[in-house]
Amino acid sequence: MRLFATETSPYARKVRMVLLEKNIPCEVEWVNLRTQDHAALTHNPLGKIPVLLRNDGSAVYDSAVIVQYLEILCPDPAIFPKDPEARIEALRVEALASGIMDTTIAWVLEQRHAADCQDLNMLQRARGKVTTALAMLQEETRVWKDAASAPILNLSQIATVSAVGYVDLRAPDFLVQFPDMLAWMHSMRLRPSVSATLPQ
Ligand SMILES: N[C@@H](CCC(=O)N[C@@H](CS)C(=O)NCC(=O)O)C(=O)O
Repeated sequence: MRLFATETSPYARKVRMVLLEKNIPCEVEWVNLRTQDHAALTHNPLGKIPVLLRNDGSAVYDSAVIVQYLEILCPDPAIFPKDPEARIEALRVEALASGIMDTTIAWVLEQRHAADCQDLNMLQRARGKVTTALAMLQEETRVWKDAASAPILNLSQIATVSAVGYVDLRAPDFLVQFPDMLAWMHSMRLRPSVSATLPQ
């Protein structure tokens, strides 16, 4: 299998962490999203990464679908809870984390416009949504104190590390008001799947 990814994509990081946690061998091909004809476009008409190319040549995307595929491919150890209610809860946290990624990326792109062309309303609303969502994730992290030494991380923890790690890379001042979550993130660096996928 081959994963098309970039080193900074939080969606790709989520998939890379799942591969490492489950010990699934997979080649990673770094793509340059700025080029018109990057490799992932051949497999996903939307041109978005991550894309997982299976050995039979078929492609799986987006990140939430790839993660479900990897769980089917390699169910043990599981990252999804078996209990239906707990599973829905894990998918909700994954959706919240993905929303943080989407909204932070939109904020970053808007910030790149010349100062007099920026939509200040949009920037303010995006910041408000991300910080409200981060406050919810901080509450989740309070019950994950021992995650760094657990036998396997679960989907909620993997999605949280990926989302918060991306905010830390692109908008670190959004995180200043969440010192407990930052401490949790720091403790997670002991985990190989976290340290090996730090965005740079
Ligand atoms: N919902 C998608 C989002 C993927 C996404 O937006 N990836 C970004 C990189 S972080 C991308 O490929 N952007 C290039 C583009 O939109 O053309 C997922 O979860 O995989």
